[in-house]
Amino acid sequence: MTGSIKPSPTPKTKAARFSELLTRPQLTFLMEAHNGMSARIVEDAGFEGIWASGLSISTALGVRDRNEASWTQVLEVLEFMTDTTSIPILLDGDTGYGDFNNFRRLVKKLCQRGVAAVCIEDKIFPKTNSFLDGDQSLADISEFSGKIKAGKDSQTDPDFSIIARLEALIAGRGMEEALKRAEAYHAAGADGVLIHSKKSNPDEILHFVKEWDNRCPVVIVPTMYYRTPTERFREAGVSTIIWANHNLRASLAAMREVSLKIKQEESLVGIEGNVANLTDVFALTETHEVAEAEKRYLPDNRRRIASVILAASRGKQLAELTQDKPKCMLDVRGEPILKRLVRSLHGAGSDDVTVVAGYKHEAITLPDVRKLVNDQHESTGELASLACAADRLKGECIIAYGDILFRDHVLGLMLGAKGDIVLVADANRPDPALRPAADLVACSSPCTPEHLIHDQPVDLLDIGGDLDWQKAHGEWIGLVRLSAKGALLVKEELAAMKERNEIGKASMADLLRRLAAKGAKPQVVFTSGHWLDVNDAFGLARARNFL
Ligand code: SPV
Ligand code: MG
Repeated sequence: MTGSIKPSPTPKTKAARFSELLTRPQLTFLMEAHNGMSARIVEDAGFEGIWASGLSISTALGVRDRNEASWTQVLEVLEFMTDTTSIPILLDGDTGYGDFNNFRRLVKKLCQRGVAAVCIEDKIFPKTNSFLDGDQSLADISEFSGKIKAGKDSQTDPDFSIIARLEALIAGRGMEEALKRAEAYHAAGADGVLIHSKKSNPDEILHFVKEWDNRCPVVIVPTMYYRTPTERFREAGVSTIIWANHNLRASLAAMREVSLKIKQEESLVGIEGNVANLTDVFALTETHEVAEAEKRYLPDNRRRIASVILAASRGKQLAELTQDKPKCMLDVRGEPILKRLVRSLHGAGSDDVTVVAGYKHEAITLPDVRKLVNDQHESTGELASLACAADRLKGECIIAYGDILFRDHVLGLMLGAKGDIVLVADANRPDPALRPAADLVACSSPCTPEHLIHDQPVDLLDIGGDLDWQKAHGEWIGLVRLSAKGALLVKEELAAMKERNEIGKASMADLLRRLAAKGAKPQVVFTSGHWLDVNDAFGLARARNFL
């Protein structure tokens, strides 16, 4: 025998599946749903089909089962229901929302939206719920038959079903009328008939089923005769049972109970164990799927920048002001310097901020930062602190001194510049007679107005406090940005220095000088002012004026 590949069967439409449920010999159960979530719950419970109840949809919308909701509003609800489910839905289409013409349009829309079937009842628009005492007048037989025919002629899915609901027993018009109408509607093309009763016993239903003798499938709604064992309907040859409104009624009872209890107890403690938990809620709407889809469809454009702030020193020149805290925690206009610095970093997209503390590290109590401590801060320098945070230097990162203040655009300037190692320098070197610069920079070119206007970087040739003031081109402000490659270069240099025991009291300038000497080409972008550092009481006073 030669192997042959069977073509995989085309998946059945919901309409085709409903048609099978309606016509098969076994009994089918349809469970009521009235929105996307209740429909999903019905499917999860194992039902093979859904009854989109007019009473329930109306009530859930807060209106009466009297065509107060427009048919397009019902259609919108149905769209949510078809979206959340894979099983067929039979819509309770009331009287078809108008004449044959309105019904034609409804059928077309239902086919477009994947609703498997519709049931229409032979009453007058606006319909009244069958269990109410209001007007239950019946439609003219031939007019209703024409409506069914119009619907069948308009369905764009050949398997779509139209169920004709007989209200003769509800209207008190008797069995003969019910059977006569069933015959007419069947002849007009109805795929099944729904025989409705408001009696609490099933006698007239069973009588109808017997007389009808399965000329087409029979659907029943045992809301009032619910005590009758299901087996009797199975034996009688009923096709489909609709449990018509019980999810809506269950939810009303549950919501009322929960609301009352919370109102009375002014607490959630009494109900928490009795309501669906949030994990359940999120699972029902498959919320996790969005996160997975994001990975497939969303470009990961977020720039992740880690920051390391060196904040281990006391600031001895500040004397008693730093008796109980490091200088980075000095208050400037109501906030510690460090807090402002962290806020600027966050604002520039660096959420991952590490502070290397030392002197009075316990005084650093900022939220949203990671704190590491350089225990040897009294006998070591800046590089020893940086080495404590070496494993934070991965990907793009910023290293900042903890005692500086700057306008936010200075960070933008640095983050926007190309280069694996980018420093910001102030083109205005301080007058050494007034304030000695901590770190002067010598560059491949002095800062010109062009450099300032176009944020053009220049190469760093040398850096340090010992540079000749005349030959220097600016003062490093204590901010450096590293690309992922720059971070690797810095880590390698730190590791090499550590191995040779050269970290000791070495400074950031020592590191940058080495990197420049090795050809790593650190870049310098210039600012003209817009920053300051706090080294002494004058610095603190300037900081207060700066803000
Ligand atoms: C509905 O569920 O809206 C129905 C069934 O039409 S019944 O309320 O029993 O008439
Ligand atoms: Mg109804």
